[in-house]
Amino acid sequence: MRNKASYGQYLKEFFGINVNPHQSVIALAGNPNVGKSTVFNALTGLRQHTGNWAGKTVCNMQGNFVYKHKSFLLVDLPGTYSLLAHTLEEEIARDFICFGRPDITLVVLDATCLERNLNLALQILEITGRVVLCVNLLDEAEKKKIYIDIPELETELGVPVVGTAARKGEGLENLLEALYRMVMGASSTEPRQIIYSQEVEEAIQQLMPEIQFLVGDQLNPRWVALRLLDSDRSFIERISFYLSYRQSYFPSTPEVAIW
Ligand SMILES: Nc1nc2c(ncn2[C@@H]2O[C@H](COP(=O)(O)OP(=O)(O)OP(=O)(O)O)[C@@H](O)[C@H]2O)c(=O)[nH]1
Ligand SMILES: [Mg+2]
Repeated sequence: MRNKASYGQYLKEFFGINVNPHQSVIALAGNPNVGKSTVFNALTGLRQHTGNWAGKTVCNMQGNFVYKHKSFLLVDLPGTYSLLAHTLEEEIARDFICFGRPDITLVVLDATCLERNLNLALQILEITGRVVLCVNLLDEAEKKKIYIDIPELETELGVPVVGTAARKGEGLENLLEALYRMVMGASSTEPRQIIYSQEVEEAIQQLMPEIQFLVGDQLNPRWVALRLLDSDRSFIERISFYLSYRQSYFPSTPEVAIW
């Protein structure tokens, strides 16, 4: 297990997030306007505080809740359509999901335009399998005669999927249960991976052993291989930056793989 005290120090210094050693950290991600803050408010009530992302002028919301005697810290990330970091908000969301090592990334999706929302969900599933998907706005979808097959979506994506209408408070109990089961290690996941062209897949296979050697279990090697193939130089530098700092925070602590 990771060293909880060092982890707290790391989150504080690099992200401006205050976590207690006994809390599980949940990153709340999703496209803009899908109901993230509604879910956040419904789960955390008045137990919220605002801060700033470390080194950034962008505000963050952190909130606590307890479910079945387990304490959670929920971090509301800026709404983003992708993690390709074209904007400061995308960079913040991406860095926290990639390097903040949340125990779970809870991705809120808009049931009325699921296809567009799945783009971000699939990008996150390439980084980590510790994901719970919340298909929100089911009441709006119903008005538009859109039916979402939640069990089928769960089978297709390989992670827990919960349907909600957060403004009415519907489905939140199931959501809490899914989060709880995942932190307790009671849910098995097999996150859906995008299969690329043969050329790209061969290049990934060639790079993987070397990357595995370099990053250990700190990052998903397939995902790092894809970033290298993208030649996203600034992001590759960012990966090096976080990995070297994490080394100094967690020198000899065996880490739990996060994908
Ligand atoms: N009908 C309906 N409206 C909802 C639901 N969830 C959220 N809303 C509404 O959708 C709007 C956007 O909700 P927010 O919670 O602010 O969405 P957000 O994802 O935090 O938005 P950004 O932070 O701007 O990205 C608000 O007017 C909510 O009241 C829902 O399940 N059903
Ligand atoms: Mg919001």
